[in-house]
Amino acid sequence: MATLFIADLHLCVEEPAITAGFLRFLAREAGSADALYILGDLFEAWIGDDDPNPLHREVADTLRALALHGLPIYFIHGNRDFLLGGRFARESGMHLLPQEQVVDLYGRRILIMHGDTLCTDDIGYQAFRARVNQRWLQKLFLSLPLFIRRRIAARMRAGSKMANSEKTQAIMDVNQQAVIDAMEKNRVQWLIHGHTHRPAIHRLEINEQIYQRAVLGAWHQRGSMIKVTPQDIELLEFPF
Ligand code: LP5
Ligand code: MN
Repeated sequence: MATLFIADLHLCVEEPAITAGFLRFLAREAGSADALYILGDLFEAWIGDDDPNPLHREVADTLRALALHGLPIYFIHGNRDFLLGGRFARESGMHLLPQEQVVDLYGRRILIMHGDTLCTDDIGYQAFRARVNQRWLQKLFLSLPLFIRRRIAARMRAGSKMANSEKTQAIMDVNQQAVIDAMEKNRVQWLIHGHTHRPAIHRLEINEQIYQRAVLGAWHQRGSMIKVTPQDIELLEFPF
């Protein structure tokens, strides 16, 4: 019995080794799991479900085959693929979840999310997020021809890289108070998220309460997953 969590794969045609590692992970690990949760940034940049990128077809077909075999697959949006919509979710057999969700696994309540909302010290990012989260702007963006959407996304990625190079590591990490607030609000002692690319399991003790936060790693050179079993919550790395 095991439930698997992954995030931050940033799949794209330019990085075929990561895609191959993901497909291998699905075949070897996910097939026998109780459920798979993808906590955002599965793709490098999502510009609409109508993007005819063949990588998306391959991923959708593989996920769908697993879903048809009985594996429940859940998806929470990341800051790169927040536009992933109902059409692609249907095509890949994934259930879309809200940005924060509490799951009950083997008697343990666990809060799950992408993790970007916890980075409240990153004022520039939070302003950017608020802007691109506006429904009307997203609709407008999605109505543009694909080549223009591609160009805007590339511009945003370049802008993001430049902005990040000027930010400190501390600013781009989670804010400790935001973590506690989210866990208290949801009455959980466990939180699983990605986004920061700093894989670790943190243990915090506040007012005799234990809070544990498991952070997924990004799939750069190897895969990263969190495995929840009735006994344990483990952070695991594995080669592609
Ligand atoms: O993604 P990552 O790890 O590099 O950095 C993130 C934050 N950056 C982002 C931006 C995304 O990378 C862009 C994704 C494009 C998605 C597809 C297009 C959809 C368009 C929809 C329009 C409605 O999320 C980064 C954080 C970092 O995580 C750590 O938390 O710091 O935040 C920023 O870099 C934000 C900057 O501070 C300010 C924004 C710069 C963007 C410039 C935009 C220029 C656009 C011009 C378009 C005409
Ligand atoms: Mn992210």
